[in-house]
Amino acid sequence: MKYQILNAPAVPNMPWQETEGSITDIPIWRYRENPVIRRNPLKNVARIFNSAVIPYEGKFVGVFRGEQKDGIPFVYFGRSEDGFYWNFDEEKVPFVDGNGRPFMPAYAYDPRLVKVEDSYYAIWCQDAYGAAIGMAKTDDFKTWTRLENPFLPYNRNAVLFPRRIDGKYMILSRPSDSGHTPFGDIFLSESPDLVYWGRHRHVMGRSEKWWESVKIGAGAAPIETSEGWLLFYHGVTGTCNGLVYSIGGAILDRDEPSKVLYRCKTFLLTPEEWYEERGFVPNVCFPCATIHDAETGRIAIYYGCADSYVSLAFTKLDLIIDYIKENSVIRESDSEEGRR
Ligand code: BMA
Repeated sequence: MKYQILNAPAVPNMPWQETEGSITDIPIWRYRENPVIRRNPLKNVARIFNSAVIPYEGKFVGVFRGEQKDGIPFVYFGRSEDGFYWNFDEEKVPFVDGNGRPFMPAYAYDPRLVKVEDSYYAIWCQDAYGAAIGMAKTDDFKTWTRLENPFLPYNRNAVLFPRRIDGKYMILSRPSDSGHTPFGDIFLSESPDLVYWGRHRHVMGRSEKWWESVKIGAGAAPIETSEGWLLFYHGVTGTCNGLVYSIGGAILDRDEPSKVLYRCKTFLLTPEEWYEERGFVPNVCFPCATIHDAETGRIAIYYGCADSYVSLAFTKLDLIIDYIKENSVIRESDSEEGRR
């Protein structure tokens, strides 16, 4: 391999399917049996989408956005032997407070799941007098202890980095409003203890490229590579028929991730298949996780489709990094440290 995935394990059994034919354009291809999670996956859940998975003890686990049949979203836990077929707990993730007492948010959606050192952190959007970020820590996927909310409302799309940088935990987030936010840039914040967050820095904003001209938000946890942090994010455009969510790619500086080194001017994946174009909210591709194998550079992207399904798309490290570099356009607000 030309480039390396750093500080991440080999995952030889990761979900994978080769592309059919040669790659002549954007080097991302969909799993041919998509979507991997279909409607009514659970007794009280009508749809699962925008969900995050990680390798765990030779298998896979994840936190899933389950839209209950009363329309309210919550987080459900799931397990998989192969990363394609998932079994879910019927009950919602039972969040507790620091004393072990039940402490459930009113709703919870768009969860991410990130391993940092020996613990696992779920991060999601919830109500705290408006849309805000919730966080919980678990060591065993049984006890999920809520942490302090990292930010004041309103904020969405928070993603933790998989390791500390210069001793600090790092998180990307998107300050927003409490509705269907018509604006939004990605910011970086750091913390010595996962309680107090500060040194907020602008990372990158919506751009003049039309596919991401309304708002952007962090997607999957950044992948550490020899070229920097590889970030798959979502970019949103406005049309006369509503918003369209595509997947974009950028590479952030390894030591100072508020600096964007490369940012792809084209989307990497945009709604084209029936399960992306048609559903509860049409035209949504919303990445929340990757599984990647440090040995082969294979990357599987898990993304929510049309607020109705979960699908998989594949790429390889060398291909995607070269594509992002070859098509990179950087603005001053991307490359600066981000402090004003
Ligand atoms: C955003 C979030 C996502 C959702 C998207 C499209 O604001 O709520 O969960 O996928 O809208 O509906």
